[in-house]
Amino acid sequence: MQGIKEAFGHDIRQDTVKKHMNAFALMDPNKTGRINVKQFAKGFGVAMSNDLQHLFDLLDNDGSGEIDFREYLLGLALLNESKDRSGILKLAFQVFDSDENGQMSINELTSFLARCGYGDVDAHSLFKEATAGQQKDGLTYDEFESLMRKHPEYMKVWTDKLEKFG
Ligand SMILES: [Ca+2]
Ligand SMILES: [Ca+2]
Repeated sequence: MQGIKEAFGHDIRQDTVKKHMNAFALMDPNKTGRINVKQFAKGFGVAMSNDLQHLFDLLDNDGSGEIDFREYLLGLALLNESKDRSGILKLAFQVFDSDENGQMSINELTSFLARCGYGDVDAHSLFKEATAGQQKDGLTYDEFESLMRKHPEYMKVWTDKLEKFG
């Protein structure tokens, strides 16, 4: 718990990130910056299976068929700390804030929901709910967090799948 906070939280420690970058580099011998499902399985020492493919698809945030380092970091946190909801939320926010402006736009919220299996949910009305009707370009982390506390089902799909994965 503390280790993950240090690794992924605000006071991110350089040596821990480096350690993860090295682990990622080992799975990415051709240095493409992305790993495919076979490299992922090999890196974690697990056999290919439907469950593994589902997990991989879940982590493959943009559906590219490969995991980049940001997606990988989120995956690690989910695997290690699937019960640490606020840690997962913080990472989810970072990963889905794809333009890294510290706010989750409606488009980013839409892709977050889609990856959680809620592609049919109206992101606009959720967004309105989170901002209490204010005109805003994006949700802050605090707004995103309280929205997810009101709708825990959106995060549940991640933790449930990961629990099945073991
Ligand atoms: Ca990807
Ligand atoms: Ca953003």
